[in-house]
Amino acid sequence: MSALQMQIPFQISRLQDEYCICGKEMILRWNRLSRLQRSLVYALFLITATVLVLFYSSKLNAANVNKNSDSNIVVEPLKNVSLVNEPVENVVQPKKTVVESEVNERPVFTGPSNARQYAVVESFKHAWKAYKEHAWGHDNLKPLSGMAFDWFSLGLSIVDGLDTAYIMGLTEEFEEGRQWVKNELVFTKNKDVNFFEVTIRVLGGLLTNYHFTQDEMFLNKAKDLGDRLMAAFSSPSGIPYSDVNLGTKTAHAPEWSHYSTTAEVTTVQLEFRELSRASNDPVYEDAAAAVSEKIHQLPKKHGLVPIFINPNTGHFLPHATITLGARGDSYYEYLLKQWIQTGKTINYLLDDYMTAIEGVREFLAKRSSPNKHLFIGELSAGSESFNPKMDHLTCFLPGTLALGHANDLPDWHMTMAEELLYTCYLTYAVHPTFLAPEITHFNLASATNDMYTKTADAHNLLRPEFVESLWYMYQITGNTTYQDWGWQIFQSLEKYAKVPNGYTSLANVKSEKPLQRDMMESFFLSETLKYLYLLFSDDRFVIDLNKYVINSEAHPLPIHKN
Ligand code: DMJ
Repeated sequence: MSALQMQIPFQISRLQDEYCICGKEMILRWNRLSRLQRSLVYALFLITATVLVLFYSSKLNAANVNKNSDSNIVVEPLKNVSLVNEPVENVVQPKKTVVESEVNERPVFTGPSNARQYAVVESFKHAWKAYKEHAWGHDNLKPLSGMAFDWFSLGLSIVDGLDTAYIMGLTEEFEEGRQWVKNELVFTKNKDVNFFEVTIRVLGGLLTNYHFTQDEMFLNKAKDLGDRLMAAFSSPSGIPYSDVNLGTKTAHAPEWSHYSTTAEVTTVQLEFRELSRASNDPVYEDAAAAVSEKIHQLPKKHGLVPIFINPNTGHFLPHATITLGARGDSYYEYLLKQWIQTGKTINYLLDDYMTAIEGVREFLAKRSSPNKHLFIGELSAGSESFNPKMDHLTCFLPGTLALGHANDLPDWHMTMAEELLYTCYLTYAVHPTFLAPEITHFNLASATNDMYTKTADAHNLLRPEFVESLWYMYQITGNTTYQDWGWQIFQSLEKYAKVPNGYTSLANVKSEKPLQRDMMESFFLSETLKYLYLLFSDDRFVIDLNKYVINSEAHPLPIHKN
């Protein structure tokens, strides 16, 4: 054993002795302390321990909070505020943050979940079955005579109504429609069609069905149609001609005029952009976006546009009517929606929209007498004098204004939306049928009625604009009164428009026994029933406005990042 090895046990025992002595010494010292001194030591120990415990538990919580904010945002449920006993302007406006997202996951549609939704699905099935029996493959059904009606000969009711069937979970109807599109829908006929109508109804419908199902067949049809529709942009100015011959791929102005309609040439951009994004070919988007850019450059009346534009010169028809109704409406709608579709990255679209809505407030929004209901009138052709008439078509505006507000546009846009929506509601409520006419006239000075309907304007084509706006307002505010208003309208449609073979347009909403018009437009399947179904959903975000922009024919398209 070395000297060093011999030293180790000795050193250990010395250390032990020292610790022992030290421990004994400490106990002796502790015993010598007074009771007060010992209490102080105890207190100090307790305080130190508490501080340490608190410090470590707060660190643990912070770590958990960070983890939650990454993946699991808890959204407070929104309060349901009823409008029934309150003035419309007092409704609380809960704001939902708008998330810009490239949509990868697609919505799952699980079918109706309550009695009102089941009722709307039954209506769709009734209309579809009658169309299938009497007009399958033709554009529209004439539900009284049981005949078919062709406008473009593109099976409009199938292509337009197909995504409604999909959203309602009607697999059988969807599949038979899909088979027709796959096997029968061709664009080779030597026939003129309206560029805008075919874009919003057929191209829009095909793109939505492609997005929902990822079935390449829909995209291939959309590309074929898009290539043919491109002929419309062949004018000297690039402003589209109104008519396209899909078979010959040629385009021209309508027979009755050199002009195109402003709302028509500015309501194709969502669809052409989505076609480019889905097919990875920028050619469609470029042509359509150039139209918006060109119109952005033109002089306007505080953002408001005349309803006709010349595709040869690229200029508006001077002193044409200014309206948010027929031929003007969706110019304003697509400014906002294009801005949203492109992830809010194209500033001039927002600028033009904001200026236009200010122009609407300044020149077109007036109050009726005696009850001061807000309505949107027109500036007449030629004189530009104010005409207190409002098309049913204008009732799209409350929904668009609410959509803008949900995307952080000013509060007065929402106030205008609520007031205007109420006026639209009244255009239904004042008639014995509880259905609105095509056009309503307002009194600016009257002691009796705020609004009246001329017999020539008293027809109802089963249009969607009012229930469309109800759906936007319901999704954005959560206020179930909008559902109740929609239910009233739905019941009126059931009572007056439902016939053994589908649903029919009406000749006069002022009569308790209205004459029927023998036409079921494809937008009844595409828009009116779709919006009613979505409006009655318990989950108001089934089609989430943070992820989808809805085209002018109610076909949802995904929002992109740019
Ligand atoms: C639909 O075809 C579209 O909504 C279009 O933009 C305007 N009119 C009809 C429905 O009323």
